[in-house]
Amino acid sequence: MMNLKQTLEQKLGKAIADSTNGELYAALLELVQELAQRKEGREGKKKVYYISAEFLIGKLLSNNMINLGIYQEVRDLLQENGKDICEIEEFEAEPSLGNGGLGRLAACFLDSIATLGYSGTGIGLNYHLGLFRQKFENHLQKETVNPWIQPKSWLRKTDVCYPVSFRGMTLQSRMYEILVTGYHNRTNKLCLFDVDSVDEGIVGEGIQFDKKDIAKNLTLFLYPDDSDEDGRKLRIYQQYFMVSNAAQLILEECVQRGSDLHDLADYAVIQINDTHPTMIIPELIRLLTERGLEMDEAIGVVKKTCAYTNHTILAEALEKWPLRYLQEVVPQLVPVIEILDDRVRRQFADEQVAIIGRDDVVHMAHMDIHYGFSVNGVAALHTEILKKSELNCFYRLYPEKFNNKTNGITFRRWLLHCNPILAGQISQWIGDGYRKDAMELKKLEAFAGNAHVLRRLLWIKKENKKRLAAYLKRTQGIELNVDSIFDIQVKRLHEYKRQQMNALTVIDQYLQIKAGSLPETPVTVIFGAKAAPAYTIAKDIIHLILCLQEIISHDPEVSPYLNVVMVENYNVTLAEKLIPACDISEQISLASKEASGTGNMKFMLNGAVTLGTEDGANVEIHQFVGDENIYIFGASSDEVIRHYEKADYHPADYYSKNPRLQAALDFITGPEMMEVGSREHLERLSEEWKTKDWFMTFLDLEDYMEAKARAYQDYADRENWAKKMLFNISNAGFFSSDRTIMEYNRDIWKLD
Ligand code: 26Q
Repeated sequence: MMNLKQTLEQKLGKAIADSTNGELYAALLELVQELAQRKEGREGKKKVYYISAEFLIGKLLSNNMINLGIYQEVRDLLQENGKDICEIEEFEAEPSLGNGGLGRLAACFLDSIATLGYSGTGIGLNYHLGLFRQKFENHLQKETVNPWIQPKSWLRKTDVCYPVSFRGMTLQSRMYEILVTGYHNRTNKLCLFDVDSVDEGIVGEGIQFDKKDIAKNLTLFLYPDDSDEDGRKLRIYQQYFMVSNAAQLILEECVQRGSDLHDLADYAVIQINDTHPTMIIPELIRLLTERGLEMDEAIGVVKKTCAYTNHTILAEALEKWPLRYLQEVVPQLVPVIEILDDRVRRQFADEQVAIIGRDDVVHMAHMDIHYGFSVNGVAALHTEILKKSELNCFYRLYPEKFNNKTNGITFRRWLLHCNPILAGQISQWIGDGYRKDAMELKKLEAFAGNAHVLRRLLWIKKENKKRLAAYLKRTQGIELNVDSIFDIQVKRLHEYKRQQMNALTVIDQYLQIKAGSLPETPVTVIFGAKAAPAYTIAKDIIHLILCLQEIISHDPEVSPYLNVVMVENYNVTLAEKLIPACDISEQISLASKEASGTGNMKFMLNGAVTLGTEDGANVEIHQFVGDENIYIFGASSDEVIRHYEKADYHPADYYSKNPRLQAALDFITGPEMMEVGSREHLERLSEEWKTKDWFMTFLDLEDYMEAKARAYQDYADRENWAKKMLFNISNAGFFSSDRTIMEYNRDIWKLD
């Protein structure tokens, strides 16, 4: 092993003690890059290419050091020299290359692919400004730029460049690489494509920019606002740029490894992460025919190479592009797509499964299903719903293509890194084996009757609450009562996730306290969520929560018992601080709507107890921990689906019958709120709720309030609560992304 101190001081050109945190960050980054590079694995014959418009990788320094096995040594060395690793970490900017679950999943998968020693590469885009940064002003969300590329960063510029042609314009790409370290194993790569001509200078007020200047804006932002036509076309530019580069890279690499292109499927398997990279199918077919394959052959090869993952059952999120847009942006793909559609139409006389629909829109998912060999959902319930209803007409055509791969999370980031106290303690109890084989966590169950172990779990939770409180105080000026229950809902803001149901319950609790009914234990309800810039109602919900925070924090009658906090700019870095401190994990989507959820798994692993509906992976969490260790409420997915079919859900029915609901709803447009908030936003929200409530909040509200009250009550019996924590941790092993990736490999990729 190297002499760490010597190596570092050589890079620094001075003693560690005399260096600034910034200098130490730069030196550590360089060191980690060198060590990671030495572990670049040899390529097997077959390789998986995970193509995704998003990779929400989070900060990399600590994680890479953990994976390389040098974290503790570095931490101790720094400490001996009066330096704190946590302060050094803060020099790193978080790359915000994803929106939420789908992008974070891709990042967890890259970690597991390398950890399991598989040969695999991620392919995506190098968005210079990533997803917007969220600011709160006048209790409203404002979007600003979020630059993350620093002079010293993990990005390595390469000289790999490909031409990518659009109508009337060819751009030259450039590939950047980020090394992906596996835990005590090989290093893989994440390849991010970019164009040299992108110009951050074109950004004006907030996140405004000229959507038509493609050479300057192509990789500027992640998913620019697609509420107008220019925004939607820019998405197509981005998607085609990503897949054209991917296709060129894959073909080049496979030829280098010995493929003659007819046998491409023996060299490559392409996992298509939702429909965003779907154009790789016609693009590969186009390139293969250009290189001499017959159309039939090319289609046959691509069919054996591509596999599709579906992440949503929300109809509005399934991508459909007007053929006219594709004609205007990537005319070279249109004849190929027409041939693919023609073949489908000749084989199946069913309009529902066509690729080009009657109104000349291209159904991207349909292309994936017909021209890929595998279709997978991301949790057991989700896959069943795809088969039974959403994609039933495809399931009947190709039952053999459908399979489930329940999501997972990397325990390196979501336990070892984010909760070192718990991770260390678990090692003392059951050894280190769980770090490689997560199912070993089950051994913890033997301690369910051990009062010392249970007390220790409570102590660790409290430590993590203090750590979070100190962090939020320092970075956002937020004060937390560490003796309160931390009831946390953090995830993208979407009506189906029902943050509004949680907020409405907060109002009810507020009114109860005002009426003299005090809770046994004080509660802090914590929210974190970004809303899409053009999603009006989502922004109204943020406004509601921020107004409640203001009212309650200034109410001396209520704030000793109840507080609401919305953290600004929720991201991976904040998640890593919030999750270990959580008591109650809110997973309250309308049943059938959340494909899987992965936050639910992170909370469970860190000893939070889930308050949730039977939706997504909550169903599987429930099966693992049993009724005693989870709070399940609400209508089942079957009931919900029936309500939609019969169109028989009417929010007004509930409003008129339930006085507590009525009081809470009236409060939203009442005088206290109007004093701090905006009438326009609050009235629109209340109106939407009373007349539409598309995600059936009122259907589950009573049941939710009852389940939450029960959880708050049970919390007071500390030893019994600690037992629930223990059962959640010990049953989390299944949700390791190592298990998920082994299943992808066993059933889909079949790497050698
Ligand atoms: C599509 C068209 C136009 C503009 C944007 C989009 C778009 C962008 C991002 C559609 C979907 C996304 C992201 C979806 C997502 O994050 N889905 C989540 O995926 C997780 C991983 O499988 C699941 O756990 C979550 O349940 C699912 O919501």
